[in-house]
Amino acid sequence: MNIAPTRRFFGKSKSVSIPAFTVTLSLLSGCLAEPDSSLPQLDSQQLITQTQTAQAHWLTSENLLLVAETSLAIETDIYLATSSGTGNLDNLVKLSKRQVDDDLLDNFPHLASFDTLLSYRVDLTNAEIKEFVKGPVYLVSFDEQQQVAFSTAVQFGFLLDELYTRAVNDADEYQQFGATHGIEHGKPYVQFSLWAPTAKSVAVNLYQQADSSAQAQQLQMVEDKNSGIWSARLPGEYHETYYQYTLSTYHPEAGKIVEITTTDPYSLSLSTNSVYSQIIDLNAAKTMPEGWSEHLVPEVENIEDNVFYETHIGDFSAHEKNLSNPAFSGKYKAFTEKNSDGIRHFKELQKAGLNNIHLLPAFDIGTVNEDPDLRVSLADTVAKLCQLKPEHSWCTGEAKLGQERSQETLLSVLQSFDPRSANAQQAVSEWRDIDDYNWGYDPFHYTVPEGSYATDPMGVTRIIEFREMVQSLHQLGFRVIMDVVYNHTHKAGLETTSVLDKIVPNYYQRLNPISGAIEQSTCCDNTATERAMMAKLMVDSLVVWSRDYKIDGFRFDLMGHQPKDLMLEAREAVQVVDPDTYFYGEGWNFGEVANNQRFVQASQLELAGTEIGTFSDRLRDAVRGGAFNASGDDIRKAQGIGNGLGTYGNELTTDSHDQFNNAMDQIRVGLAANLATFPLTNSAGKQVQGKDILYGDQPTGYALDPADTINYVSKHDNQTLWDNNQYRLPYDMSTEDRVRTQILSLAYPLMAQGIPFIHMGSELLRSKAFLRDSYDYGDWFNQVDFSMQTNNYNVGLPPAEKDQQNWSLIGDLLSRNEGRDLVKEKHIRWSKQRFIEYLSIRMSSPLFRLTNAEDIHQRVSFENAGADQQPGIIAMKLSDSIDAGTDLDAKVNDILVIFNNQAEAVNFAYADLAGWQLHPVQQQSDDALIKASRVTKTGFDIGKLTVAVFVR
Ligand SMILES: [Ca+2]
Ligand SMILES: [Ca+2]
Ligand SMILES: [Ca+2]
Ligand SMILES: [Ca+2]
Repeated sequence: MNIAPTRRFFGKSKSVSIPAFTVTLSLLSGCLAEPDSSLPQLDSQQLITQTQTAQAHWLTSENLLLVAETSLAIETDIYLATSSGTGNLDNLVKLSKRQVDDDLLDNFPHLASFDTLLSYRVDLTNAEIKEFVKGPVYLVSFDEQQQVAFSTAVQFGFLLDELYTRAVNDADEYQQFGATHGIEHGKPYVQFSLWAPTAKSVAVNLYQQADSSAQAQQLQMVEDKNSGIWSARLPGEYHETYYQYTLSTYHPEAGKIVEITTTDPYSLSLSTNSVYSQIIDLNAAKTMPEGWSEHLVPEVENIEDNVFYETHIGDFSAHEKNLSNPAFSGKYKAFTEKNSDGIRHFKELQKAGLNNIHLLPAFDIGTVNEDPDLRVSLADTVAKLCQLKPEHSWCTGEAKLGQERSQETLLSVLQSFDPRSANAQQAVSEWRDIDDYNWGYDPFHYTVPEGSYATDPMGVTRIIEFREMVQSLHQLGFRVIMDVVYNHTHKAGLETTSVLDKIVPNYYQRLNPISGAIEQSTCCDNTATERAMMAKLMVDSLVVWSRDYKIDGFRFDLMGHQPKDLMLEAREAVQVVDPDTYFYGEGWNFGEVANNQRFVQASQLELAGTEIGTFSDRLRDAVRGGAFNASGDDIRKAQGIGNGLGTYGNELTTDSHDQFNNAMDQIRVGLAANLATFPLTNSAGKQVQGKDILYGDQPTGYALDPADTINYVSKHDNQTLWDNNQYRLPYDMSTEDRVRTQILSLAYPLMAQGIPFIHMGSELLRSKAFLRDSYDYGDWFNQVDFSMQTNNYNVGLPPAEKDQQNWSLIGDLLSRNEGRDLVKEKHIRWSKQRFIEYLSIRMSSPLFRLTNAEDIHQRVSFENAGADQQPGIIAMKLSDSIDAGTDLDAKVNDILVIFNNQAEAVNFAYADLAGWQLHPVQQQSDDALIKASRVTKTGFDIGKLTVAVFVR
């Protein structure tokens, strides 16, 4: 989803026309001075449109830094060009050069490494600065002919932090942003508060109906110059009234002062498609389902007892056959069903120990039209598609389909296509911008439930139905986790779904230090969570989800793009509301924040020891085979331990002895919670620690506590585990063995120390027909069938935009596997049963869920490690014997988990054989191979592709 960066500090010529305006400049330096007739005239429009960079950084009231990648010499005087209030550059403030201050650079490390670093002193009062930043701010110098010799726009986001958040009681302490209810002298009122320090005026518009023809009542707001907060008080009772703000503000994308109407970034309720914010009291009874306030929330004793199950709200019920009401399909309401296939599946998993449902984004998103009349679902007809999207290839030109099959549903047409063809992907790709599907990593309003998942997107219904979903999941015995995305916004600038960047332009987004373009390393317009008010927005939003929606934990998208300090502060704030909240997320280290260049990141290595979890790619790649960016044969060559590396090669794989040994060691570290300090004998026979096993040029072990690590082999990103394995397994592998590899791979996170994370449907062999990235490819490719009739494999070639380079490999697989990759209900049931067994085993003993590093050092060890390993066997021992310390599990003294990654039965040679027996759960198994696992005179017999657990 990479998008070319947009330029920021000068007009997009297509949308802006600015009258030429030439002024005589007055010179200011600290105080108003006489206009200096020796200075040139500055043409505002010309300067703004011609300036190509924003490489000046006004960091504190006194300090401005000019940076450049190459040498930049400015010999003449340099001026801040600002506006006296007209929006034109009619003031010049001369700056004086100064020594670069190292302390300042310590606070802004991303600026320290530039080749050119020129430091200037600004001599203005804070009151003057606050006025200046309400207009354009540029840095200019002139040549001898009085022509502009150099100009650059000035970035001043951090300066706003200094001006408005550093006092003990200013903007970042404020607790009443948005529309809040209050009572004064016995009389009710609604207060509106918006932080908009660069705005010249702000008004709130009130509407009785969310309708474009509605007349607005307008209320002017007043700025508190100390905090930059604009507020207005509306006497009387107002509930569910809609509102918007209108700001008059200089917007760099317009290059002039413009009137902007927007929703409230602190919205708690919205109209359909978020056109209007809505006044709401989340404590009012009519926003709550029955029993909401007093319902019980399931608890876990230790963080390490959590098991997460990753669920997309739409995927959960889009294909459900047993809904009490078809209108609940794909909605929050589907989680309140009593007897649907999905709910019965959830109940079975809960009984086995699953305790958390993790929801993909459920806050208001910008990509799905909330008006059902303006979008298509698979249940809609071809006629509706052709009405909404006449240019769709089913509807245009020679296409007869649109006419002949106009009354058929999209689903039935897709089902009629040859699954080896490219027809389905083409149709889905063409309607994806108007369908009812997106993962939702496109935040529009951070603190309101998404409207398209509600049966009515207008106003309060989405709040009630979201709460019903949470309440039902709690009653089923689950905690509820939300996937949150504070690292970027759906859009910025003057786009429809931009909010923050309309209100304080360039403050909430993270800008490139030279070009001033919004950084987009996350996919979209990155936010600057290192700034006080963006950080506050995130913390305030999390508190609402925790307090008012009873959310039990949060998964942070691209958490590494946020400061570690902020994550700790946010967790502290949420734990005041809910002490056992757990935070975890993506701790990847990349982009404009990489290697702590702007702040210490909330990344994998930096979070060690915090008990904020990061997804571990170490165990994942060792099991799956990595190469997630590869295509074609390069995917097939990249086997992992879970699909044949070093044990059963395919026709493309070659000798991989070293890679195999390293992957086996990575898995052992992964099973030991990925601890940096975990002692083990590596496959070269050396005594090392987890951090010494390499993952590329990084340490494998990076955690210091088991709660630092999330273990997984599949999630929404990349191919499903099933598809990943089919890419890599030998053609002649039987269907049964293919199913065994799936469950063997899933057993790794389930048997590991640290916290397991399961992608919904991976226990049901879920396929997306090899689609690498299904974020916007609808219910056709994202189908999960809890009735277990299909795993959604072979439903057509995956979308060309994502996978065309893999089509020929997929064609080869589908031919040469000769149907061995096609599963039936009995295979899906088998897989589900095994999953339930491994999950039950994990939850049967605290030895699988150790809570600290010392216990893991003490109790977890690996047999069959070192230089002379019996091939393909990982044998993990968990000890509860006297020398391990406290007796954690009264039922057992030792547990031995033996993973046989080979496609043949083995006898694992073992000396200390007294007292072992197969785990009681596996003794009850209906799988003959598992039940045949046994202790022999020389060791343990383990069936092919099987994980056997012994206890004594
Ligand atoms: Ca403050
Ligand atoms: Ca929305
Ligand atoms: Ca879509
Ligand atoms: Ca712990």
